Amino acid sequence: MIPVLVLQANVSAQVSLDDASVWRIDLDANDAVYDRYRNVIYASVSRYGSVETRNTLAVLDLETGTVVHNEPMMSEPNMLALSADGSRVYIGLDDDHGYQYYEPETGRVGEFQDLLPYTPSTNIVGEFAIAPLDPGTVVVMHGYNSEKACVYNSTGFLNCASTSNLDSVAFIDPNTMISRSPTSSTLHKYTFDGEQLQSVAYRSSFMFGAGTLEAKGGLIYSSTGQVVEASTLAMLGTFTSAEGVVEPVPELGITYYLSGRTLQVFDNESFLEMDSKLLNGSVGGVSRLFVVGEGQLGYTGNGYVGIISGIPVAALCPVDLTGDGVLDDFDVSAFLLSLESENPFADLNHDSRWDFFDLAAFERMFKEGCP
Ligand SMILES: [Ca+2]
Ligand SMILES: [Ca+2]
Ligand SMILES: [Ca+2]
Repeated sequence: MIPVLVLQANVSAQVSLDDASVWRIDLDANDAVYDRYRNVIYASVSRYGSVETRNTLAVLDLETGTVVHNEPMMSEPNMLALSADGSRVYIGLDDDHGYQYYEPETGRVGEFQDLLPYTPSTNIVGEFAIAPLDPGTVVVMHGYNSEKACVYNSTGFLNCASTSNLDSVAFIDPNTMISRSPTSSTLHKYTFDGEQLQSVAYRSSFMFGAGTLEAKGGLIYSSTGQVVEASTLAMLGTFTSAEGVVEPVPELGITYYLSGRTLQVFDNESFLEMDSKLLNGSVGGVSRLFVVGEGQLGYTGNGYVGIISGIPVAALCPVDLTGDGVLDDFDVSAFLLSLESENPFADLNHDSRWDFFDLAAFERMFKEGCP
């Protein structure tokens, strides 16, 4: 036991939040996500925002620290999600009971999609889970009413999974999704064939009060500190006294939690807290915590977007195209699809052609792995 404790003490000494600093931008934002390809943050601006920016998707350029674009949306943009290849931002529209998407590369806004067929007058997007290898297919957790996980693609509504009363949905890999039911504290696992979710396993009386789930590197993290192995649904452990919004950084073996003004960082092996810090300024109503490149996390609070700098966060690995902290065949598939669709970020040798030379460059980078 003693050598383990010594080792943990050493690790703790390396992970410190002493240098954490916060930059806050008032955007009247409901939600925000980071685009690692363009180094921008997309924020959904509430209808209560300023006359010029209300009901828009704001594009915040992190190079200049300014909003460079406001794309008009229908009413009350709220929940956001960005596809792994950076080609689509999905935007939940609460007053209009549906969603739209925005394509950063073309500036195109997709047709409005109603949350049918379930009582649209009370329905909103509770959460999006975009199919990891197909940005045109999205699972929408309907909030406030049926709380079902339903599949939509370019043709519109397809179907809903048989489970109901959900409070979070997330893809583990392109063929596997999980959800949670708060009333029975049940974790559900589904296979996904691109069109339909098939419930294949569940565990009940489990992950109490978990709230929003995050999936990274084959693990599921809850907002109350539990960590579950996705393949077996086995509980691996609980971060002691963790609470709030979560962001795992599996590359560094650590996980962050933000609640109120308190930022906590935990060791993924021992589940022990390594450090915590009371952040400057008011940090209220935090609804999402996310990686913003090396050394930075972003969050959304009451109407603003915050950037926490000077903390241990790994640079996003350029060949981890599914963004789950693991390099595997799915990243290769994601690259091949990006090459085929002439995604600007797949042109690795920057010659405006999408061909063998880019594939060779990708294979080289993939073999080198990530630091
Ligand atoms: Ca997060
Ligand atoms: Ca990956
Ligand atoms: Ca090329």
